[in-house]
Amino acid sequence: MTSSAPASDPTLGLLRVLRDDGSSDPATDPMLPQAQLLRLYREMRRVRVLEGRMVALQRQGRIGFYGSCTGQEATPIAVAAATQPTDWVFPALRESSIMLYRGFPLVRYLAQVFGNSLDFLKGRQMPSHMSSRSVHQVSWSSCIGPQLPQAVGAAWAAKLRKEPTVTVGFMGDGATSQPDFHAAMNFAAVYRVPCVLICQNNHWSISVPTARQTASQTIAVKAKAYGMPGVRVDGNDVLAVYAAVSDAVAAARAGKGPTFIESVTYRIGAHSTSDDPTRYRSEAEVAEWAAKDPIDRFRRYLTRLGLVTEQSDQQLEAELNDEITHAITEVERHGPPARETLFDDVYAVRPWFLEEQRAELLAQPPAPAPH
Ligand SMILES: Cc1ncc(C[n+]2csc(CCOP(=O)(O)OP(=O)(O)O)c2C)c(N)n1
Repeated sequence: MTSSAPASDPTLGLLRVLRDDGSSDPATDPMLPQAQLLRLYREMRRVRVLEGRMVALQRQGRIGFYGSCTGQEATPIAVAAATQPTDWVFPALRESSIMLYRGFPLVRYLAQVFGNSLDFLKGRQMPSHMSSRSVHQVSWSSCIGPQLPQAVGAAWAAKLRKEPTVTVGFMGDGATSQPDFHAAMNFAAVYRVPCVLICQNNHWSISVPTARQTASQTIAVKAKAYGMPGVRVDGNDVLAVYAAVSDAVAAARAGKGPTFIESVTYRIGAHSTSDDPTRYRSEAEVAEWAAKDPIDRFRRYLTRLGLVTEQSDQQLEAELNDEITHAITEVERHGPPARETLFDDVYAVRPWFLEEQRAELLAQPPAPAPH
């Protein structure tokens, strides 16, 4: 990430807005209003604080699992800002925060992690697999890749129905080795669907580095083979991601078909709470990327504009911690989903044999509460 000027081939260059000294490149700056800049900053900070707390809760045994996006906050938050709330999002593991940006209640969001009775998904999904129709975000399936043909299929449906909806499908760099990636890219381009496919290249697929994933010069360049535009963007630069995604969304909505975006970033934390990255990557590599932290870079820019001060920043952190503490306290007041909810949502009309099993279950005394 040395040059701020996009190369003439957007799949090989690196689109940047924020410069290392905290200024912006006037040639690429989307010139967002101050209120929106501050919103982007707040939302990125909220994700960072929230996920730090979640990892701590997992270590304390209060939740079972968490997959954080530390170091990658710029992409989901920029996408949330650059799309309409009615555009459908098909996330991978690290983009659930788009739901929060779109107004999904924090308490319900955290309830999914606890899988308790406040969880709209009734505790049936693994933690960090949030979704809600109310904010147009589907769940990812944990298998790597299937959300991509789903995103393309939903975009095709929107096109056939002449709806103005755009869909956004996310993947990690590892997902580009999956057959579903190729099926999605090919179909999207052939049918010119209103879809934006975004690869967060965070350099690792658990312990497999990107160099072992692809022999292509970049990930973005793959777009060319399928016949669609590709853009390689600095994924630690929230304004650059915003600019690239806004253009792609506008093109999709105008009937110009899909775009493939590679967002170059780094996973600072572990793959998930089940992972120990010290076993496969060096501290020096992590330190090098920590120096390019997307929140620090954006803060330098906002400080230069006079929109953030040390004092306002401390106040923001305190506010976010308070908001999250209140939400965790509220969620932890609730127990597991009622056991009979097991039988809900399976059939439109519950068949006799499930009625029988449900009655049998309810005739038993409830299981003792876990310690
Ligand atoms: C089909 C399939 N193969 C393997 C796995 C195991 N697995 C879970 S996450 C992951 C790595 C995903 O890497 P990437 O797509 O780069 O996304 P990242 O986690 O880095 O964001 C793998 C291999 C899986 N869940 N599904």
